[in-house]
Amino acid sequence: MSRKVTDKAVGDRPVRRVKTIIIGGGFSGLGLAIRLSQQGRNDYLVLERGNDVGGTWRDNTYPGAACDVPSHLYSYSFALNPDWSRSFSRQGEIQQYIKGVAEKYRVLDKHVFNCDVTSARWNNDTAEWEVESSEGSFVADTLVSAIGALCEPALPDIKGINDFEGEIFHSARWNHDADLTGKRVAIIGTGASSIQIVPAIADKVAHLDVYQRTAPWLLPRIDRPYTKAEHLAFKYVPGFQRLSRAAIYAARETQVVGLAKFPALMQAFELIARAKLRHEVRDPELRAKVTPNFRIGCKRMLISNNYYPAISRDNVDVVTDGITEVRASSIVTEDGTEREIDALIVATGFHVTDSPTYETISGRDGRTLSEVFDEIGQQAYKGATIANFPNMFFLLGPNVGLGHTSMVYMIESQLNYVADALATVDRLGLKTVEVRRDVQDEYNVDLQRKLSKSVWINGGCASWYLDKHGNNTTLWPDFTFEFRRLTKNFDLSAYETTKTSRADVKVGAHQ
Ligand code: N01
Repeated sequence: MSRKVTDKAVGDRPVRRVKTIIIGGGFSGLGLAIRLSQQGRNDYLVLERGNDVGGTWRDNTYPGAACDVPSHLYSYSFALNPDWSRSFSRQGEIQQYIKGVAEKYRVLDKHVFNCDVTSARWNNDTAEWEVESSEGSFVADTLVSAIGALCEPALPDIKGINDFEGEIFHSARWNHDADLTGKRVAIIGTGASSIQIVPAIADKVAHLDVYQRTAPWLLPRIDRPYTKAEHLAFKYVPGFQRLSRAAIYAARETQVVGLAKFPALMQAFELIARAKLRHEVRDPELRAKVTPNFRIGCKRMLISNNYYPAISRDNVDVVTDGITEVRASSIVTEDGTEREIDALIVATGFHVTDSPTYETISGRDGRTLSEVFDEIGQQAYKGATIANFPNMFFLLGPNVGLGHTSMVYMIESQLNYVADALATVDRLGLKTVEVRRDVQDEYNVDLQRKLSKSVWINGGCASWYLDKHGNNTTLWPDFTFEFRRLTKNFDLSAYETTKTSRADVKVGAHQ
């Protein structure tokens, strides 16, 4: 549903004018919409390219899709759900939860759905963001990118893949019309998505080839349905659900010590993972193939109880020879073997550090985000602001990602920061705020110094956490409560500002 705000003319074109535009209606964009509504800042719109809220949870409908963070933690702190059916919820239940929250907080009519943003350009003269989209033009004082890191599927650049004649689709764009029953299927990739898909389809297909480039580490998935007594307790015993949430949070946060500070400690997890591998993969040849060759945690640690049993089935093969070519109905590997298939699932992840959306946003000097990142790497200040992009905020921007706990916790930290920033701008009558480049640089030097000790840098793997400069520009390198502390209030002294006044006086950095 779209909502028309004030019409205004830029050139001959009618545009919708609004104070704040949020791009993306996933967990983060929806969270900000709710926060702004609660603050009475109702002059905003969420531009969402899909037909519903939910973002990655709306898009990833592949068989077996489920969260690997317990739901009592992987939910908004202001909208706890006592009815989660099990410890690790499945995609459908999470999507229902997100929709339910959007309805409860009455923000759906602030969303413009099926609205694909094609460009966002800062206009220095008017000090406004000019946004073009499939649903028309918009102008706003403030732009918030809530696009998220896992939204643009990355397709592998393999010779002949575009000429494949059978069913072919990415894990995040699952084709539910394609019936895989009794078919010869191949899946490329063995990341978090693939290890959920493989067990979900292995017993339906005639044959499944799993193309593995790097063997992942797997830990047990301690998942079970909640009992009736637990549901009653979550609902009626004061504090019980908050306590469970706090216990999950604390347990997960201990992993930071090994992941970010003392990677040698991760060997304890490796012992568990190796024991699991020995127990669940009885065939020594297969076990050798799927034994990882890097320190656990360097790539996201995966949890599954049914992946190893699935790849041990007679109708499943793990192929470790590199793919040289995809033909009309087959895949050819480096050793010259050609394997016939009817369908190909591409579970090769997302454009994270090189998102195509970066090409559509241009800042004060006209350069796009991708041009700026090309030069300095994907970096921001507190994951929220970037020099050269005035009045623009990011949710889930650079270096706020996590592998060990709930992203919703990080999102809510960012909501505190951005909401306080917008309130500060209004209170002081500021026309523009732009993070100081020296502050941003210093922040990133400190981040990279911390990250240099982490398993993500020292664990001996290549991962999507690293950008093309070899820097980890995706993960937060400390306890998440440290990030919460850092983002509690908007720190105006880190910003260049101009004031709204007839003279438009530049007031410079506030101390
Ligand atoms: O993607 P990935 P994903 N030829 O990038 C391989 C989140 N998530 O969609 O390891 C051959 O992890 C690649 O190989 P390698 C979570 O944050 C969360 O699985 O690069 N192979 C890898 O095996 C996760 O981290 C949940 O050598 C190629 C795979 O494809 C993120 O989403 C569930 C290749 C890609 O793995 C992404 O997960 C699912 C090529 N050209 C996902 N290119 C939760 O439960 C790539 N690969 C919350």
